[in-house]
Amino acid sequence: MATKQKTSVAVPSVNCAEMQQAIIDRLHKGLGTDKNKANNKAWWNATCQAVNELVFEKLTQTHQNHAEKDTRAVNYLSLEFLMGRLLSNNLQNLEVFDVTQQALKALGKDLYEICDEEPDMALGNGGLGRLAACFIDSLATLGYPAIGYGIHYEHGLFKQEFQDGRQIERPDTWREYGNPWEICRPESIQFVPLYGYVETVYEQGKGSRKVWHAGQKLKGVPWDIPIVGYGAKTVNILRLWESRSHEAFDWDVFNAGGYVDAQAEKSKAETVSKVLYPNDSTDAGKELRLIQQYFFCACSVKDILRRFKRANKEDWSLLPEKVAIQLNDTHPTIAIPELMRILIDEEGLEWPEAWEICQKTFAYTNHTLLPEALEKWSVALFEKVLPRHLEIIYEINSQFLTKVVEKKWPGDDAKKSKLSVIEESQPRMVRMANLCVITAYKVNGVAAVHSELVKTDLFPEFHELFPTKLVNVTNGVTPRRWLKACNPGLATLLDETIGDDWVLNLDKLKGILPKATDSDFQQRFMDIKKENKMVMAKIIKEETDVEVSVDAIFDVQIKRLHEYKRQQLNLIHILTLYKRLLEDPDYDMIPRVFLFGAKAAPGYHMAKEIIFALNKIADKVNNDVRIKDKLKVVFLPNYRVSLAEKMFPAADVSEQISTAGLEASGTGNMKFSLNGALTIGTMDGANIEMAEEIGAEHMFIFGLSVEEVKALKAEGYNPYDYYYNNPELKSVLDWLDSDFFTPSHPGLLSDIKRSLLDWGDEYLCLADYESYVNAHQAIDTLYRDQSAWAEKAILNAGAMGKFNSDRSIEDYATKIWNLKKFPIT
Ligand code: 7GP
Repeated sequence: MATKQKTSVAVPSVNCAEMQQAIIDRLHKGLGTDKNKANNKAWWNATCQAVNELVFEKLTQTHQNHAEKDTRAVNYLSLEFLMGRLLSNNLQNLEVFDVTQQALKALGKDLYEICDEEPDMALGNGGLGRLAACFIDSLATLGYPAIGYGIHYEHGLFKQEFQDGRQIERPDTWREYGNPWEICRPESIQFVPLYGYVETVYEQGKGSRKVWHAGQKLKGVPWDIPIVGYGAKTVNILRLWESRSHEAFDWDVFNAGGYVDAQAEKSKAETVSKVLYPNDSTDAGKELRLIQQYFFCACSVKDILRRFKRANKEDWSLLPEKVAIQLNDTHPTIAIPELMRILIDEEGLEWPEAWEICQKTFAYTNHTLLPEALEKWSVALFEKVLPRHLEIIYEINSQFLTKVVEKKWPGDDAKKSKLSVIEESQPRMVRMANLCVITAYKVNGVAAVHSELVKTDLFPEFHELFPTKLVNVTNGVTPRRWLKACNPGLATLLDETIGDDWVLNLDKLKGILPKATDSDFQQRFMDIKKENKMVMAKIIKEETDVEVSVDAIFDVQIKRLHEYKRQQLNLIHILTLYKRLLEDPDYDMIPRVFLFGAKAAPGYHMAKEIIFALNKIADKVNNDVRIKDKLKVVFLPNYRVSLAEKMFPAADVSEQISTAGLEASGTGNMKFSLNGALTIGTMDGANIEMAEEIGAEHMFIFGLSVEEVKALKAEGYNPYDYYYNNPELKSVLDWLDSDFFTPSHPGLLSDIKRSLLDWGDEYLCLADYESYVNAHQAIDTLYRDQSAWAEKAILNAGAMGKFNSDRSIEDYATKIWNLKKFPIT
């Protein structure tokens, strides 16, 4: 396809006729079909291929430039990349969305329908995975040399269905029929050893060296996904590893009739990249999960070193200058002993030199304070799967305890046992977070309050030992996907009001603040919201057959289902309103639609019970004529990025109601505000910084603060105190024991009540209930004054400049990576 330069940015650009021709060509020459026969899937595929013609040129150019100049690059290692769909995003970033829309229109096709054909790349669970996706968008947009490394899962996060209100998990088949975005790179295959034993080989005059005799080998096949920066100057890659058997298919065994045996080795090897782990809180699959982690880290480290060696021969001291490796949570920690192993066992470096290189190369991001999410692997498992790595970990640990801890706290065994990488429990465990903190040159939390808690509560001794190591980088979201692409109405209004460069400089949003009281602007802002709500209402009808009015307040909670995120608090508030309406059919409230989207980890009982309860309550509420449509509850199945893109722009109210101190940051909170929703939230995670930017008076802040939570827990929290002191709360909780929501099956929802009373209400829902109900009352009151509501919504969106992943990446680049931009011209 012909490309021509735009004046402002070096974007490969096409006109409508050229785009039409390219799509038709791809239908004919790429897919062997034509415009009369092609279904929408084929049109989607052909459009993606046409886009690739624009992308690949830039990809090669970026790659050549980085290789020639041997630029320092960041390698972002993450077990999750929750990419969602790429077509509309790539069209936006190439700035050819409108042209493609016209081209398809001329061919009788609707671009939005074509985009809807794309399966989501759901290679992640939630916040951590979506953050990785936003970050690689920003890295490319800002022109930083960067590679994302992850796993090419055959099945991403499960597809969620409901059967009689209960979550059913079905396999996700995102690439069953291929994926036009990915390029297989057989020339960069890597081999990964596993199992076996370690031999100490003595060599005359040289001392001893270790040789790991592996019991099995996997083959890692890389698939590259081009990551197009906005303006398309830089196209980086996301490299995802697929596991295959090292041995070719055993022809002889097959021929001799061993049809199943011949496949066994192959399918065992392929299991490693088969599924994304939606849950690792159970024993089953622990070995597989550890192997997944090692598999992708080993492939990635080898790939990084191959590139380094090509440019720098074997001057290993240069490695930390050329390479930064960011560990996205502890999942890729095994990359640390792997780099040590390669440098020492394969490259012949001495321990001190190798250790210094490692310490200057790795940085680690912590995403959670929840103790159950801090990874530990049993020593026995390590010994079996990665015997050489265990030796290396022991050595790192021993040097740390004797040289660092002993020096600071001589003779203090309690300190040693707390900080040790090895937990002397039954069975003995390897603490991955400790290994990360000991090694990494920087450790960051993801919002100010979280990073403080990392210092004071999670790793206080490490903070004493390494006072400059622990830092903060507040999360952000990419405005390309989470505003420009998902909310074209609002994006256009912004273009007209403040110019179109807000996409690259989100601080420009401030420009709408003076318009917050302008009634014309308010009207346009609210009209756009209404249109987005209409789109959502249609989806709700199609997906759940529930009719909702766009005049109601759309009150939305979308995020993974977890008790600390407190969907159950939202639930008891809904019951409160429902009860009020039943007791007084004229109860004065603005109609409310409560929308939920959430997946529960398959093994997480309470999370699944909460989904079930919400669905049962929804059935009852939505069909109760007595309440005259004042209340609707909708739990949309299969929450995913592409659905989120419809829900954020349609929300009036954003539910960010975690127990203070437990949500590390949140990023959905940012997406809602950016799209003009008002937040009801606790002083937790990034909500706190949002309140600083927006002004807490323009949000609905409620509940206990971090300090108050700590104090209440310290004095001994008793949920019954709240239950007996608040008759409305008591009656709502007692309702859950009846068969009102589950006719002729009383008690089916009782576990929710039990968890909030008998089991101690770990997440303090009852303590925050009253203040939550009052905050909701304030929402109702404000919504009655549409102008006042619009003013606050505009003040919210206008204050979101900080929560932009470009800013987060600039923070990483300066505070952690020491990375320079390398714009491709
Ligand atoms: C999430 C945090 O829960 C969320 O608060 C944060 O915004 C997000 O990471 C990005 O930093 N954590 C995860 O998704 C997760 O899987 C377990 O954490 C390690």
